[in-house]
Order: sequence, then structure tokens, then C-alpha cells
Amino acid sequence: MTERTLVLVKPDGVERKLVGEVISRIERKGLGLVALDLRVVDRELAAQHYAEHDGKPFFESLLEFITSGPVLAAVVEGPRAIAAWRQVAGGTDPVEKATPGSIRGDLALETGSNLVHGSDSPESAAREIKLWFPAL
Ligand code: IDP
Repeated sequence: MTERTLVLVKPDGVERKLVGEVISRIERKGLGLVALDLRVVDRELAAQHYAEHDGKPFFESLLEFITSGPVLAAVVEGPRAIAAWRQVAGGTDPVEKATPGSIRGDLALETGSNLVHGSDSPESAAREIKLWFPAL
């Protein structure tokens, strides 16, 4: 059963020139690219994207960070794409949760700059894909 998920390479990943590395890991896993777009996001889109974190202590810094430079937004497809991508990305905290071999486990240090995003459920994926790629 094919599934779609929203992947972001966040501003730290673009700044560190890890876009190619991330795309390579998506493809090596066997997942496919449906849409790709490099863009700077405004606060409104960022706040909608991270709406579930509104009110948390790190919400403001999260919005500042995600709007601080270009992000690569991608729609990625494949069997169990949501869980598969989260496995490739690694856990939220790059040291405590992400395992070696994952993107965050191998390449990131801090939770606030953990390089990539992936939808966490089919409902989030549908909502996020509509938000970032309304034409799809
Ligand atoms: P996820 O990106 O692994 O799905 P979420 O819990 O959805 O993790 O959090 C969204 C993003 O918010 C994380 O990737 C991380 O960058 C940031 N974040 C989450 N928790 C914290 C925190 O406790 N301090 C700072 N940033 C956080």
C-alpha cells in the first residue's frame, strides 16, 4: 500500500549543504520523490505547520528557526512511507533518541536544529501535504 509523507530539509540542512545527502538517503531507502520545492516560508505557513506546538516554550524559536532561510519541501512516496522516513530521519533528539545510521543520529547534535522533518501520521501527512503543496 503506497503512502505519502511530507519531508522537509530545514534551514540548518540547506545551510550545511545536506540536501543531496537527504535526497540520496530517501532514494536509497527505496522511497520515491513526488514533488520538490526549495523555498523560504513565511510565519503564517510555519505557524500552521507547527500548530500542534503552539503555546509550548520552544514554539517561538521553532518559528524563527524554520523561517530563517530556505527549506527544501518534498512529498515522498512508497510503502509505509511515513514510518520509513521517520526511521531514516531518526528520533527528535539527535543524541538521546536518534540512532546511528539515521540522518539525525549521524549528522545532528541539537533538538532545535535536527535537520529534517517528517509527518508523524496519515492525518498529519494529508494536512501537511495540502498546506505545502495545495496543487497536489
Ligand atoms: P519531530 O520533528 O521529530 O516530529 P516534534 O515533536 O513534532 O518532532 O517537534 C517538532 C520540532 O520541534 C522538532 O523537530 C524540533 O526541531 C522542535 N522541538 C521539539 N521539542 C523541542 C524541545 O523540547 N526543544 C526545542 N525544540 C524542540
